[in-house]
Amino acid sequence: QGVVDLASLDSKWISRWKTKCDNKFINPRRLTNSKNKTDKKMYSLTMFPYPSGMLHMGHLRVYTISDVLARYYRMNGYDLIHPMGWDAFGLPAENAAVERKVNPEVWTKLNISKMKDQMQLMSTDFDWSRELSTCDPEYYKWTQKIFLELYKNGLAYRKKAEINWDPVDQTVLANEQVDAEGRSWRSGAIVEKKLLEQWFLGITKYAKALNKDLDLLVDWPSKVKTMQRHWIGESNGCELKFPVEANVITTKLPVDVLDVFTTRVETIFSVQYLALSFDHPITQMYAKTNSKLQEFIEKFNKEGEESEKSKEGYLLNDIFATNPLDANFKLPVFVAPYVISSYGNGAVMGCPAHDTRDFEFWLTNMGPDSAIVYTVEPNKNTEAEFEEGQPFISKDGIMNINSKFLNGLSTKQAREKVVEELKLIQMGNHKTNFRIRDWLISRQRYWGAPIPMIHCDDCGVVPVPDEDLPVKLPHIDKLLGRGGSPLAQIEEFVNCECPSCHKPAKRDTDTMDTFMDSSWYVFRYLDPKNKLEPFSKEAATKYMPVDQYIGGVEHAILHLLYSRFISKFFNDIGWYDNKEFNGEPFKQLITQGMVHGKTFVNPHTGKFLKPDEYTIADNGNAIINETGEVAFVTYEKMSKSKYNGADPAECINKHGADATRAHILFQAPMNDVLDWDEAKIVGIERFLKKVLKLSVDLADGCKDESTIGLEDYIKPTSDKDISLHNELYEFEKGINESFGKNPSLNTLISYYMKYTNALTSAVKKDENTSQYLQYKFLKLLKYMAPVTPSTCEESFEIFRYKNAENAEQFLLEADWPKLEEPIRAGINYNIMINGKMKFVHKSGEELIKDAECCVNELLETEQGAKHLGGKEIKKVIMKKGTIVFIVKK
Ligand code: ANZ
Ligand code: ZN
Repeated sequence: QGVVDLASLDSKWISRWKTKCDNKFINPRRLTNSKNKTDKKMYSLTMFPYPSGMLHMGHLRVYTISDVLARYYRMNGYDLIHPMGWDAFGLPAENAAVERKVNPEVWTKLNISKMKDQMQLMSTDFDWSRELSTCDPEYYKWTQKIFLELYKNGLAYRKKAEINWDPVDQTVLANEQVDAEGRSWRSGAIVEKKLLEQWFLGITKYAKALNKDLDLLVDWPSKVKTMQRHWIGESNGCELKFPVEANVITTKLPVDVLDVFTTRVETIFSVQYLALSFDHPITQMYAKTNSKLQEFIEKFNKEGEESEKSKEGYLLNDIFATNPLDANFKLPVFVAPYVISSYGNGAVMGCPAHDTRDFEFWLTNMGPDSAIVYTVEPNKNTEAEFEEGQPFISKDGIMNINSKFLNGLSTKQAREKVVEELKLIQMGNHKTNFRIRDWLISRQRYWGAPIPMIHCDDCGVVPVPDEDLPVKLPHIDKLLGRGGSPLAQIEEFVNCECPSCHKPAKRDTDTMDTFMDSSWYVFRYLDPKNKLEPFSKEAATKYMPVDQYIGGVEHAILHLLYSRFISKFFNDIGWYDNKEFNGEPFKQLITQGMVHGKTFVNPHTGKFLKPDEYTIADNGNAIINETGEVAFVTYEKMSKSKYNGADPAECINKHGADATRAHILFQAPMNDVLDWDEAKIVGIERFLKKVLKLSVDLADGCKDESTIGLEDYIKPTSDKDISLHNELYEFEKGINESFGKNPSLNTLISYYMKYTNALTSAVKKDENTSQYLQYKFLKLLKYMAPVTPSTCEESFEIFRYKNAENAEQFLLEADWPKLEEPIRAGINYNIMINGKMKFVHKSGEELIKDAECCVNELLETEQGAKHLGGKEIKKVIMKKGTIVFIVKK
C-alpha cells in the first residue's frame, strides 16, 4: 500500500460513486438523505455562469466554496437545494454568430457541455436534475409570461425615450452599461443620445420598498447594501410649482406651471432662473420651430453623458416664470444640458448664491459680473466659510434679511416653513425622489427572449395570448451583421396576426435585457420541469428565500436589485408567500473575492514578462533571461496582456481536484482577493499525503478483530486517550465553527492540518489504544469529506482494507460527526458524612454544581450506595475539594 498519486484518485472515485448512484449524481450521501427525509431545508445557490466555454479561476473559487458548503449540509441531513444552470442569452454568442458564422444556439450548447465536464473535473456535486438554461424555450416561455404579468399590473410600459446609443455596436445600452466618462462598457465608444420607443419595467414603483427592506438583510455585506442604497438614491425634498407664461399671450404653452424638485426649498428667494431638460415639453415645443435651439440640443446629444457637466445654457426668450411665493420675481427660463430629463421633473430652480453648479451656470450665461442674491448666511456656531462673491453652499445656516418671512430662522426650520406656506396655496409639498430610473429592457439583439407583444394598426399594442407562448426565436444560420434589431430583418418572424382583430400585424422585434432572464431563475430551480406555470406556489413558498447566495461582488447592484424587484413582485401578486421577509429573495449573501494572478514585471521598463522571458531560480526568484536581473512580482487581475492567467483545468490535471480545492480555500478568506500561486500547492499535497499515510499506518497497526464502521462511537478510557480527545476537541470545535453562520473556509483547512499533525504524532508515540486512534482518524476523514472527497474515500478504502466488513459502504455516506465535549481530568473529593471522612470520590468539576446531581452520582458508586443508600439527606454542603454531608438518620 504505497502512497498514491493524488491526481489519479478523482476519476477512480467519481466513477465508483456514480455507479453506486445509478449514474445520476456523484455523491452517495444523497442516497442516505433520500431515505431519511427531513424538513430542515437549505437553499444554497451560486450565481449561475454565462456559458463562455471555459471555467476560469473565479469559477473554480466560487464553485469550490459552494460545493464544500453543500456537501457539509448534505452530511447534516438537510433537505438541500444546490442547483446549477446557465445564463445563456447575451452578446458573446451573438458576436460569435456574426464573426464566425455559427449558430448561437449550437455555440451555446457546445459551451455548456464543455463547462459541465469541467465542473465534474472539480468534483462538484450540483443537482443536475434541476439544470436550466435561460435560452431554452421552456425557460424563456416563462420569462415572457412574467413580462406579460408585469404589463398586466402596469409595471411594463412603452415610452419614447432618450436612450444611450452605441454608434459602434449599433445598439441601445442601459444606463449602467455606460461608464462615468460616457463610454460604452463594451465598445468603448462615446455613447450618443437617441429617441426610440422602448419597453420599460416600473422598478421605480418599488424604489421605496427596495430601499427600506435593505434593513431586513442583516446577513448581507454592508458594502453591498450601501451600493444598493446609493443606486436607489432616495432623496427627501420638496416639489413646487413655478407659473410659466409666454411674453406673447397668443402663444399656447404645453404647460402653465413648471414642476421643480429641490432639496433646498428654503433658498426659494434666491432663485434667479429656471432650467429645463432637452425633452421637457416646453423645450420640445420650441425645438420644433427654433433651429438654433435644435442645433444646441444636437451638439450636446452627441456628447452623451459628458454634456451633463456643461455650464452652457440656451435662454428661451419668449417665456418667463414667476416665483410662487412672490409674484414680483420674474425669472428667465433656460434649456440646460445639466438638467437630467429622467430625474425629478426635468426642471430645476437655479440658485446661484447657494449652489456651485448654479453659480457657474449663471456667470457663464449672464456675464461674470452678474449679481447673486444671498438668502442664507453662516450660522455663528458653525465655522462654515463664507466668501463674498462666491456661493455659500452650507446646508446648515441662518436665513438673512433677503428671505422675508423666513428671516432669522435656521435653514432647517425655514425648509419646513416654506413647505407649509406652499401647501396653503397648493403650490408645493414634501416629495421623495429616487435616483433609480425605470428599467429599460428592450435590446436590439437576436440572442435573447423576444418581447411577447404585437403591434396592430387598429388595436395598438396587443399582448401575445398565453397559449401562444413561447414566442420562439426563429432559427438562423448566420446573422446579417449589426444595425437595429436582427429580428426585424426576418419577415416570417415579424409578420403575424393580431390576436384581437385578426388582421395582419407585426411582432415586437426587440429582445429582453438578459438581466430579465436572471431576475427569476432562483424560482425556476425549485420547479424546473413545470409545464403549466413558471413554478408552483407550494415549492416557492417552501424553499424561498435562498438561504445562502454566493457570487461575485460585481453583481452587487444590478442583478441583485432586479432579482429583489421581481421577487417582491411575485410576492405581491401572490405567486408565492414570503410575508415575513417581504418578498426578499436572498437571506444571506456571500461575496467571494477576485482571484489575482502572479505577474512578473521588468523593474526598469515596467513591461509585463511572458513566461519564456524569465526563469525561476532555486531560491524562488524570477530571473529575467535577457539581463539576468530579478523580476519584480505582483498579483493582478488576470488578463491576457499581463500573461498572468491560470487555467483551473490544468491545475486539476496536475494536482487533482482535492488538492486544488483545498489550496484555493486555504490561500485567502473567501471575501478577500486571492493571490493565486500554484507553487504553494505543495503544502496542501504534503498534508493530503500525510492523511493517506495515516490510513496505511492505522490499518497495519490494528488488531484483526477491530471493525470500525461509519456509525461507531468509541469512548476514550485510558488517560492517554482522554488527553488526545481533549487535544483534538479544539480542532473539532474549530472545524464546526468554520462551517457556521459566517463560513470561514481558509481556517477550516488549517484545523484539518492541525488535527492531522496531532494524530500523526500520536501514532508515532504509540501510547494510545489503536481502536481509539482509528476512531478519531475516521472522524477526521468525515470532517474532511466536503473538501477532499476522493482523498478521504481512498483513505477509507485503505483503512478498511483490514477493518471493515461491509466493503460496499462509502465514506461519503457518513453523517457529519458529533462534536464531543472535552473531558476534564478527575478531581479527588473527600466525602464527609456527619462530620466524618468516609471515602474519596473522583469526578469532574461539574460534580459540585448541583446538589441533586451530586448525590445521584455518588449513589451510583459502591461506597456511596453503602453510606448514603436509603437515607434521607437533609443538607449538602459543597466545597471545592471536600463535600460535607449531613445525613439525618
Ligand atoms: C435648488 C437648489 C438650491 C438645489 C441649492 C441644490 C442646492 P438630490 O439630492 O440628488 O436629489 N435637481 C433636481 N432635479 C434635477 C434634474 N432633473 N437634473 C439636475 N439637477 C436636478 O439633488 C436634488 C437637487 O438637484 C435639487 O435641489 C436640484 O437643485 C437638483 F442651494 O434645487 B436643488
Ligand atoms: Zn388588431
